[in-house]
Amino acid sequence: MDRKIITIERHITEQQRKYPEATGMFSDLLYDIALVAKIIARETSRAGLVDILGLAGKTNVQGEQQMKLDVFAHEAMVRMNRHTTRLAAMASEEVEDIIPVSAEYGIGKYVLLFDPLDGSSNIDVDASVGTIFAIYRRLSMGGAGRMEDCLQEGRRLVASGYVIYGSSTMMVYTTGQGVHGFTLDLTMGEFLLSHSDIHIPAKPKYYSVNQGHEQYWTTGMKRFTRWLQGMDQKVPRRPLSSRYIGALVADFHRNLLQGGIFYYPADTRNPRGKLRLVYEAIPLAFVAEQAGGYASDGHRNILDVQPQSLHQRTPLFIGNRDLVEQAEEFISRYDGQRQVDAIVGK
Ligand code: FBP
Repeated sequence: MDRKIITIERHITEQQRKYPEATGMFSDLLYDIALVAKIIARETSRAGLVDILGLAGKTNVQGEQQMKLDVFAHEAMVRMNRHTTRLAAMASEEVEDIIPVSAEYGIGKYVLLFDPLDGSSNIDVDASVGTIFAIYRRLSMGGAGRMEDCLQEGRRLVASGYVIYGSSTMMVYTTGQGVHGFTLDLTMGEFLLSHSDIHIPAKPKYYSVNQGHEQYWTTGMKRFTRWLQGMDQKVPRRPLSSRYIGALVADFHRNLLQGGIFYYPADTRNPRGKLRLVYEAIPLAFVAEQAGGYASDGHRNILDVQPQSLHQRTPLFIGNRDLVEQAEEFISRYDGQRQVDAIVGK
């Protein structure tokens, strides 16, 4: 009974108090994202009822068929944030170029990068999907934001997080002051603090990978997976259980709360991996690191990678630090410099 009821708005305001120089602009931006999450949650929860399922009949910058809910989520994020005077620019998985904020709306000092609906292939089968976001301070001086503002190393993040639309809707974020989770109370329409100061459990339970792609994997990846399964004679370990939902946010969220590793390695079909660096890997890497975990591209910390382009792909290993470091170890031991060069794009 003595558990405090803390809304996300109050939590954001309390965090802001730690920065006497804060203007409130950043707090308001975080709160805007929580509002968009509620709007998207309403649509995902009734996706099977209204004509929001299925294809939108358009393709996005990745050449992928867009789902109606992708478009809805993207537009909700843009329409909510375009006119608030907090942003200089936005970038989305669904659009080729950056989305500049024009002067008529008033230009702010932050940039917002997002994957509006991660795991969209899960929509039609009512499995979990998510939204991923990253916030930086702009680098360019004045006027509408520019590409350079959106291509910053993860080390420069001001905040990042995600929303998972599953059995319940949860928003998880960090501003570098720990990782906090808020569950949406549909009766009140409020995100309430349900998971304060999340830390990834030291004893991992799960490994999450699409093992259907094994034939395209390097030797290092095949041996690393055997090791996770406790089948490596040379380096025995307790086998982990396999879980794969096929939505990065959902697989990451489970492993964040229960311990484990998610990985989408580079392979002979995708030598640079499948997932996107700027609005998928980097935002989750910041959350993982703040929760005591680690994220790597198989060779280096994802937060130290300088993005070269908005929709750049990267291999991703994320979760318990010791497991991710083992993946780096297997890649350097079995795949050698050629694979490392492939990862770093040499
Ligand atoms: P988008 O749905 O945002 O394009 O994300 C890509 C994604 O769906 C991830 O969420 C997921 O981890 C991965 O692709 C699944 O890929 P695959 O179907 O090859 O296992």
